[in-house]
Amino acid sequence: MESDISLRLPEGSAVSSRSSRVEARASDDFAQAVLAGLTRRPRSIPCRFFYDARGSELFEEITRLPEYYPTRVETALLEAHRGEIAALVGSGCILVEFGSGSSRKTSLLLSALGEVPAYIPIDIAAESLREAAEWLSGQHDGLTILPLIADFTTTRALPPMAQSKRRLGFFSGSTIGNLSHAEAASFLANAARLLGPGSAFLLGVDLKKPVSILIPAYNDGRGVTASFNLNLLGRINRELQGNFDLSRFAHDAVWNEEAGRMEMYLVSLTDQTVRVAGRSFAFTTGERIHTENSHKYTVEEFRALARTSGWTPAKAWTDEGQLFSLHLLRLS
Ligand code: AVI
Repeated sequence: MESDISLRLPEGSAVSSRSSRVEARASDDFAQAVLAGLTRRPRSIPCRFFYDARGSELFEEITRLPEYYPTRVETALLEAHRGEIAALVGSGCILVEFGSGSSRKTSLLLSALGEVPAYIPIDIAAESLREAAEWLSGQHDGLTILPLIADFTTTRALPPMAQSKRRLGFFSGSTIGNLSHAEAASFLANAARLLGPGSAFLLGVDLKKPVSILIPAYNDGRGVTASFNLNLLGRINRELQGNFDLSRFAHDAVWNEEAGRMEMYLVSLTDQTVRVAGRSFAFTTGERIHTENSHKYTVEEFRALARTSGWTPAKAWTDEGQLFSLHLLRLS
């Protein structure tokens, strides 16, 4: 954890002053992950590196695509059930968000919850944290926001003022699907330690569904998801002195039935050699770089995973089309 930061955000805030140290570490992490990922077979680069400034813009665009149902359906579920969620959670909870997420969803939840002593968003990306916190403080007058620059999968402690209150965790967008089952279980167990006994946890989880819906969601007609995937190579060019020719790679998205997940790849369209950070990497035609897994769960599969991490499933909501689920978990 980078330590807690109290907010009245703008210029020169603790968020921006701390961010350069965090950014330097992040850039080392990116270089190491890319060089290791291009060396191993099969080649892979972790999906957390999608989200530079351009990647975050492209992801925002994805969330507005007709084919990409998760954001739309999750928001509708929150709108439809926020009263019931608030009643089940009770008032006076501190809201802890894992990832700075979509401010619109957070805002919906905050309005429904009523009295929230503090909102604590946790994210490694200082700039996203700052933007989201600024927007939310404009929407929710007087809300105390305590952003935490940290890796939310491993955060060990909350700011002292959060310790005396009950806590509600929020992890939206099915980002949990981007973790392996083992990583998801360990994230949930860590969140249980962080939020503590008596807490609740609200998560958005994408459901298993026909491939005819999943494939277009990850390979849309306008090619926005393709640009999002290819931007990873653009980011390597910009930040790691790479010379990837983006027109010589193609985006691919496939459903892996056995693993229950969508997988994204960048496929080499020719035999080619690419240089990154002074090293050469040879690709044969058709050779792939695995860039993302997006696991899908039935309601029961996710409940079982939550139980193994110490949580008790309280309620789950799904839409009529059975596209997406919201889970409320409790910790006794
Ligand atoms: C952020 N995450 C939950 C998205 C997903 O659906 O796995 C990322 C994404 N990848 C392609 N489209 C969206």
